[in-house]
Amino acid sequence: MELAVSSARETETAATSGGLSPQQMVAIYRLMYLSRCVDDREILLKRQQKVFFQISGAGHEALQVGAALALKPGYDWFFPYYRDRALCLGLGVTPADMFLQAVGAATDPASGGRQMPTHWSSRTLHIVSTSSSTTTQLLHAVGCAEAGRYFSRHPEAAANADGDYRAFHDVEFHGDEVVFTSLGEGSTSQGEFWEALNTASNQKLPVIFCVEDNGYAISVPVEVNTPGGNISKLVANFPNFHFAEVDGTDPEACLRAFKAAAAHCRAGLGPAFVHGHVVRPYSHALSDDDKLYRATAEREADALRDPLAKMQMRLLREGVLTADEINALEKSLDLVAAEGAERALEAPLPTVKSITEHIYSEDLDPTSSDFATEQIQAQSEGTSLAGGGVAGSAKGSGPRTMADLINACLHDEMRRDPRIVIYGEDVADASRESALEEVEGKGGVFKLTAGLQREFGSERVFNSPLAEANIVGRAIGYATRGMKPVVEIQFFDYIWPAMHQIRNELALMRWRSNGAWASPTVLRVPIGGYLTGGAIYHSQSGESIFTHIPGLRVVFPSNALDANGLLRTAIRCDDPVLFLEHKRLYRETYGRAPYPGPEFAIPFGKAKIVRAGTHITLVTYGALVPRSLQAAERAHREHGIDVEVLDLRTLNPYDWEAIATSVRKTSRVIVAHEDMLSWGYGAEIAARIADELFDSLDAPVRRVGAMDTFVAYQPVLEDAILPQPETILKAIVDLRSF
Ligand SMILES: Cc1ncc(C[n+]2csc(CCOP(=O)(O)OP(=O)(O)O)c2C)c(N)n1
Ligand SMILES: [Mg+2]
Repeated sequence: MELAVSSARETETAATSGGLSPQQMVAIYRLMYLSRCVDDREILLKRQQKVFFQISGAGHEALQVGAALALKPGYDWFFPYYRDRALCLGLGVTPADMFLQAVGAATDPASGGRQMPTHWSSRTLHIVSTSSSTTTQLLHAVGCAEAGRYFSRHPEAAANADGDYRAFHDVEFHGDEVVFTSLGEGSTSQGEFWEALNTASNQKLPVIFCVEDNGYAISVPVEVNTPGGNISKLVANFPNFHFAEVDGTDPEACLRAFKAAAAHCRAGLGPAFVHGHVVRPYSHALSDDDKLYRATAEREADALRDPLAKMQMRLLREGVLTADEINALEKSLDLVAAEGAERALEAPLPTVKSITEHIYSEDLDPTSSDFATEQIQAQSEGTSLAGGGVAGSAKGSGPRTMADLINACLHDEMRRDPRIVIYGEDVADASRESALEEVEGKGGVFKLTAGLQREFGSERVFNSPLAEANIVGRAIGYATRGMKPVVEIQFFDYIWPAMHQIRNELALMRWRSNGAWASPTVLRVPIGGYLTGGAIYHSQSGESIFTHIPGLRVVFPSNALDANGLLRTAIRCDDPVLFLEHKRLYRETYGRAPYPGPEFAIPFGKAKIVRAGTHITLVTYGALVPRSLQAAERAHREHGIDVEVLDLRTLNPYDWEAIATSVRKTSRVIVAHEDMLSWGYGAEIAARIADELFDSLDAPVRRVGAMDTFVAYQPVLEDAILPQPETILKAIVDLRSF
């Protein structure tokens, strides 16, 4: 099999410009046939219930072989989709590997039995793990191309460094590599398709977008998804693109199209769009029957365009192979597939013990004492902040706000680590650089990124389009290449367009690829209410929605020093981190602190006792820390109740030991948060306390949270909706007398 692929590639490399040599034709047919016969064998296994899912690449083979032969595995980068069997065979994935995935073997190199078949992944070939979600991979491809360009302009950034995520992410780049990504025509309806084209076009990125147009998205015909029925017509006005629309059943036309596309990209002229018209002879998947929704005449017309049959006819017609030679070739390939399937059926299955492997990095533990540098606070005070903007004002020993110390941390870390890029909506000082000579700069709607573009330049700090999925999706692509994107979602209230990328991609990359790929990225997100007028769409909480995502770290500091130290850990760690910054706390008097120096870090999962007490434990975080402290002081003053207030600081992981130790001491506990009470973060903590600390409790576990509604604009309503110090005080007094 190895031979089949390499001979196809070698003959391709030696190709002359016009037409295909007989050798090339055979090599192409070999790959196309192999793809089809692996599909057929897998279908057989599915019918025998030996594999559990099947979706085929039938009808798409010619287009994909064209792409495979025009590009370089292990040099270029690939973000394919589930139909790309022939592409992956052409790149060097073996039929044996494919069957290992189909049976869900422990030795499945793409996912170790975690993903369905045809969810490709190979580090050596540069095939990045993709999900079942249609279109998400396009933004990863864009970020990957941006990272490649960045390294070619800043080769020094490729150097490894100990002590942070870089120790585990080697960088490869060449300067002219191309990023390939593909999707079906139905998937072009997703917003992320347009978001990806937007950035690739604007930045002239070397990405080849390949639309494999089989005319259907399951049962939905192309005209329902694409106004006018032809995606090429709709995208034709994007600047900087090379466009090609081809008969995707003709391998020669496809190869030519991809060669031209790759040449355009390698020359730095911009992205390419290859639209191939293919057929789908096997229905959508084995669970689908297209006779239910396609007319017979239409299916018969498609069958006449089957690329495999057409190529076979051509070999015969042009006298390249005789019928006997074709038979012999096909038989040998059938044998390759049969042997691959046979071996896969004997392969070891994954162990149940392995399930929890690779949810988080096993190399770099952000809870480790390596990140416990609180003691060196203030040692190097004021030594590193040469930048302007807010960072400039964070110099010196006076108390600084949370906004100041987050900005200071960003300055410090960007200086230390050239792989960091920062982008988001309005985060740059000014996109039009010439304006910087006369204006102060924007630097974020809350000014948290002020001065960063001015100090580090527009290649490292820049504005994104107004598109949240674009921000997170590209970050995943950047991280694929070993970079560290530290991106901003302007308001938590608008994180939802990125939710698909966060849950199905960012947090899953490591687990679904069985540890082969990872997305160590920081998402900084201003959150929360108490703003007086923030209303529904600038006051939301919702952290428990994200702590419910395995693979994602969630951090929620309550004061300037914690924000600085936890952000540093977030940036250096090797997992994706959602870093929640409470808007109300940005500039409060509460929790200000002197600048602690450029090495100050706080490990994740370590709560802080912000007020010691003996009668009641109050577990809280974020904006409820100062409110809980107020309530605790009044409880002491007015009722003689001594409350211990525990600031969790990080929500995933969280410090169960600290909670348990305190509850064992006080026997009474309240969990208080700003988010809505029902199904909130407190529900999990309360349930675990009831479960594991039942014997230590003298009273029921109490919770304090917002009313189960959104935050209204009118302050009278806002005050009633969100928990106030009085709400907490009442819970304390009630619980003490229980
Ligand atoms: C975001 C998302 N929505 C829905 C689905 C379910 N689904 C899987 S494939 C498919 C149709 C895709 O059609 P098209 O993009 O034309 O690709 P094709 O399968 O025809 O190659 C749908 C709706 C999905 N996987 N992801
Ligand atoms: Mg389709």
